[in-house]
Amino acid sequence: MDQSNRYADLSLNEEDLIKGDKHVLVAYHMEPATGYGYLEVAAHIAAESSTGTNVEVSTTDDFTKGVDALVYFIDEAKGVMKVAYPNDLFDRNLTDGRAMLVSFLTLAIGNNQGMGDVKNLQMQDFYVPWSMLRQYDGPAKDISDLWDILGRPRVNGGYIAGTIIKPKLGLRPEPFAHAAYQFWLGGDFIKNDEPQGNQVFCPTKKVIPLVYDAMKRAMDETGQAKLFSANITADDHYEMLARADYILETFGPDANKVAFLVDGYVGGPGMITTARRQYPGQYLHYHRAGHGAITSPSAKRGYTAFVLSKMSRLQGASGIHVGTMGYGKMEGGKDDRNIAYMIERDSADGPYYHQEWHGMKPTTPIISGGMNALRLPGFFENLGHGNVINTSGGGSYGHIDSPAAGAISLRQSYECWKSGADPIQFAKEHKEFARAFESFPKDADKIFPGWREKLGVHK
Ligand code: CAP
Ligand code: MG
Repeated sequence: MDQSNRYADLSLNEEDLIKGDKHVLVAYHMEPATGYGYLEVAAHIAAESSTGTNVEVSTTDDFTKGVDALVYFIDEAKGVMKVAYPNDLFDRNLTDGRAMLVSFLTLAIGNNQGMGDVKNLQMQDFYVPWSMLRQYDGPAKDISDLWDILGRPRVNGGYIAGTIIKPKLGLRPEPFAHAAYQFWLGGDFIKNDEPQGNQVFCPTKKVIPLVYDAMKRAMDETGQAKLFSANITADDHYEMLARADYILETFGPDANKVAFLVDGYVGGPGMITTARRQYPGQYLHYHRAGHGAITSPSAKRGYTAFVLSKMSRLQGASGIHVGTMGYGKMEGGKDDRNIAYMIERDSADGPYYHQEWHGMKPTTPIISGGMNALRLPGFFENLGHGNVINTSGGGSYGHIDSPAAGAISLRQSYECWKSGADPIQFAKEHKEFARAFESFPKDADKIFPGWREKLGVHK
């Protein structure tokens, strides 16, 4: 049934919709199934994503039609459609009247993902009007709070050298804590790897006290504050609270040095909001493991990594993994820097919409995935700054001298880029950075051809 007479109005003007402050706008890439018209399917998507279904229903009244989602733009040749969703469609909390992200997902990426007349549908961008933006929690803590703890300026406090305890799983409490201690002798920030929690071979109540002890010893020995991002991901809300409460109690006077890690893609908005609202005093670290299922460039459904990151700021993520923009091991490219700009700036352009954040705290770009001291300079040059958290697991624990040397090499890499020095010249005066060349020779050969002769390395 062609519903475009009700669910499409191509005369609507995007600027007017933005000025009106009454609609969330969404841009999709859409391909109709064979035998269906483009506008017909776009209208059906708007219907199923708001007030309709595949047939007219007798219970519809004039008020209902007033909250219809409307297709206001299509470009069939480019496969682009845009929908205006009335703010009033979205569910509000009974407790405080504020917005919830799950409602945006249920409508804008809900049943429209499995309709028989749609071949592909993937959200590329969305615009949030101020009247809705202020209904979302946004971040409680941001990178300036971490710079403060690290004794740096709250503005442009610079690169946070981090790692992930590796191997991903399989360490018992003592070797786990020792791995943390070794990195903290040179680095700032350690995270649990995304699946590390309360495994039977590494119980939380055994490993967390040892990690805190390792942190204290490293802080005593280096005279520097250290940070730990503890995974509190769990199906059950109360299990999350139990983990978080235990960790904060264990870290006691140093609880401010604990961030909470939540696997937000697999866990969903509820888990992120549990952490955001129950522990507003902690930096909320959003790990996106699993997102590739729908954000991979090969995916044609769901939403993009850009959309995931923008949604995370609304939810209150203090930081989210944004990929390595082609410099690491995961999928991505240089233009992914726009993901970082959208979540860290107060005003930024997405692929289809400009967004003003009206002072909502920024979400830190967290850079992880196959990174090491050799890959970082190119990354910083592409992004244009180093105000990020970088977690290099292999890049630290794979350094041939020690995890501490790996950590120091990461920091040296930032100093090298920031100073504009030539990396080979810089390596001649910085041992740990130089030894990163020998630690990751394949990267060295690719990024710095001729490095062996220049650095006098002959094996
Ligand atoms: C990186 C990592 C990260 C992924 C996340 C891993 O380890 O800990 O979880 O890279 O990817 O488990 O692979 P390495 P993203 O530093 O040893 O590669 O940040 O793109 O979500
Ligand atoms: Mg990981």
